[in-house]
Amino acid sequence: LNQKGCVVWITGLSGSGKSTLACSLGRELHSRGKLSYVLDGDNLRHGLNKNLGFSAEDRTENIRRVGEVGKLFADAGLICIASLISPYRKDRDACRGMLPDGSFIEVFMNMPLEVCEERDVKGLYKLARAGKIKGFTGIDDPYEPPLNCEIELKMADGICPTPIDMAGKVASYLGEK
Ligand code: GGZ
Repeated sequence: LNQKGCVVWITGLSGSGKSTLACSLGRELHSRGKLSYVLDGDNLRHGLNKNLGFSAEDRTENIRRVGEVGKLFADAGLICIASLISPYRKDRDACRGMLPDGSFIEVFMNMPLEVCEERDVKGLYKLARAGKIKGFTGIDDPYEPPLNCEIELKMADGICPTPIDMAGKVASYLGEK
């Protein structure tokens, strides 16, 4: 295997495009001959993390478990792509602390709340605004943006970068390291 394991940790609001980027990045890495595996928060909540909800404690446990699994993947030599809202800085920092220096690459999907809410793919923002979902990230639960992430992805001139562009940027970063 001509690669070193690591964890690419994608953080951002619901609807910011984390899962789409994760999937695109997996494909881009595959085309570059690199082995990766995606751990997606929403998917894991149907299996490994099915006993967890969205309280602060449960989110912390959710992130911790995925951090530990990511570490196992990285130990095995894979590029683990984790995409979770992971709203609390201390939880993301704890995952970073599980890995050797340079092996945790934090990618911040810095999309404005208005854009995510406008997309509202699953209608969850609407429900949160109506008070039918309590503790929704960005509405009535906090999102703490990274202070020192490796990669920040954001809009330019009011336009969102395409998943392919974003995946290319992350893959090139990994290639250089
Ligand atoms: C945030 C919620 C909530 C609340 C349900 N807050 O965009 P989605 O729908 O498909 O993905 C979101 C997913 C978030 O799971 P994570 O494991 O990434 O969250 S965390 O890192 O905070 O533990 C969203 C849906 O679950 N969802 N209720 N209250 N997102």
